[in-house]
Amino acid sequence: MSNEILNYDKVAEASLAKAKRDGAETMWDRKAAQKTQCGFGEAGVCCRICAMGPCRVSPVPGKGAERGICGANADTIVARNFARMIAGGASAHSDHARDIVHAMHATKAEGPFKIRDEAKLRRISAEWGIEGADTKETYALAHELAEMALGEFGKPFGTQRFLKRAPQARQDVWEREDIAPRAIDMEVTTLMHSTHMGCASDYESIFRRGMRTGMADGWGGSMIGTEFSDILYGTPTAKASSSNLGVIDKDQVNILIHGHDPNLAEMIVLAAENPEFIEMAKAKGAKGINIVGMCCTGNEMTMRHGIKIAGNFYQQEMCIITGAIEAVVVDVQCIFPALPALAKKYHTRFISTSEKAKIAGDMFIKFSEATGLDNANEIIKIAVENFPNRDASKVEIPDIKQDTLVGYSVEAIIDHLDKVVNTNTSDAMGTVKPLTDVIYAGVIRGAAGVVGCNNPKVEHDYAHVTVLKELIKRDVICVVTGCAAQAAAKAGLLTLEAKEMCGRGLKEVCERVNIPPVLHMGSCVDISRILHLVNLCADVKGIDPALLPVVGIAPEWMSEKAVAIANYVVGSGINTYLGIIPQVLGSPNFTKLMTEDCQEFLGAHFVFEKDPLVMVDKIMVDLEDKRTALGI
Ligand code: XCC
Ligand code: SF4
Repeated sequence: MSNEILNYDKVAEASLAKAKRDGAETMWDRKAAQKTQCGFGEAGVCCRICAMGPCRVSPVPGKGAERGICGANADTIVARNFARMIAGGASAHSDHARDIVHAMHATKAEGPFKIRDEAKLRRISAEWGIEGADTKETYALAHELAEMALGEFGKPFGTQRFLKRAPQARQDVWEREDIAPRAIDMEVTTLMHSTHMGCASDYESIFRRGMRTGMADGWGGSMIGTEFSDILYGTPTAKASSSNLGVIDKDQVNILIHGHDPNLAEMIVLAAENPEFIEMAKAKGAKGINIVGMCCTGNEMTMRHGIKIAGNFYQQEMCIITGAIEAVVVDVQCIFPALPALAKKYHTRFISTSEKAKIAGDMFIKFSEATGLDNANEIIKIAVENFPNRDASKVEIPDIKQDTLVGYSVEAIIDHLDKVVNTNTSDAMGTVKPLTDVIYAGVIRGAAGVVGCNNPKVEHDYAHVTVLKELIKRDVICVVTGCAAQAAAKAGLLTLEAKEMCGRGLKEVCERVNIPPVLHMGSCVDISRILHLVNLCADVKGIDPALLPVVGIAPEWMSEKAVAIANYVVGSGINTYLGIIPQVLGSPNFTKLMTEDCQEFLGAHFVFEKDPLVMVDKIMVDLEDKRTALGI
């Protein structure tokens, strides 16, 4: 369990020492048991998509088998494996979005699922061309819009409706290159078909089809997920929260919500406010009920309710190891199957709730739109009743927490910008123009979206925090989502005081607009907020977003969803820097296509760079080149 990767994080050190004392297994023990990871898999050249295989071809040309039994070479095998990761990621985000849309279809005025941002409901309805968007009865309109959204998943003709948010120049690229995504399910299905045994072998064609499926995620599933969640649960506004394991309170019933879909988490938060449960908790000897969040569920709930963030992806086991969690409640994605067994080492109950992600080992309570609040009530009751089972001798909560600001939706950012628009000028309110202006003026050199997971291949949070600190020092404003956002929160970068770590220009902007230099924009589906923001900025100048000094960065990514994201970000014209090298190096052709050649037809490319400091150097050259090309 001793691992130099963890040296960066003192919380982790203490937590893993405790795990050892408690005889609890963690990801580090399992990583050690994996010994050296498979070199063929790492290079992407292992194929097992038909039963003649598995076939593995040589990752080094000229050495060993060059083709699988069917004749597929490294280019084909790498491209297919990569494409199937995109399909997996796009389906995860999009199926999450579908559940949100179903919840919207089930809304009624008396709740618990109801419309909380009616203005946004009407805005999106108008954007999608619904007649009477401003006059129709709220719930009739919500149901109509929800049905229309369900069509985005399976409609037989046409492309995604949100694509129209991009400037015409970018839409033209999509049209020309045939990567404007059609129905979401169609893109995923077609890609699975294309990569079936004996189908596409042309690696460039597979790359392009993969790109279109990624685009169906970003401009389809993820954007629907974000916008419809806002309509249902409210558009986030800037607010204070707190982060790291220290937010777990030893005197309260602690419930950890973990996963992605806000439907479940919203009901839990609503149920926990019930005074009956608080009384019940007090009767059991607790001071109250403390809901803490993790991963993207944590982001969704902190953005809308200020719920405290217990940690990011790699801390999911550490939360349980504190010995102070009464229940872990999960829905879908990024949940270690190891958690129920770990929970059993303590008094913690592990409750899975989604039939799509039934996790074996403890309890399953099926969550549905019809019974959502009842399910949440049952879960809270289980947690409260479990409080007396806590073993005080096993409780050890690291005394580390960090205040943080969260909730910067596009609307919240515009709101902040509006406050500095000089009313004497002709500048319009309600736009991102002031942001574009400071970028063009060179006060800030550019913008970066830093997103993604943790990965035990690198020091946890180190790459996230290093990249962010170095960028703000160089006057690059940053927006964050997902587990990167939580890394930033824990490092104190999401505070007004963080302006002291910035270059002069960015510091001035932070002071004037009263924002942190790193803005928390939400969960991973909320990368669609970043897309929207960048496209609004490009729109101000009437240019293709590919020309803006803007980059996407995933320093520590691990999931298929991250692969889908990287694709749609590149497809949207934004160079994307990956700190973990994707499993493609076994095909030099495919690697070159990703890192160089696609620049020509997409106006953006991928950059692989493991060293965060070198990455920042490359990013600065990239941003300055863009500035020079724009003549700014
Ligand atoms: Fe999961 Fe979304 Fe990655 Fe974190 S950042 S580990 S995907 S929770 Ni999305
Ligand atoms: Fe082997 Fe071809 Fe089957 Fe892949 S598809 S497992 S390369 S025979």
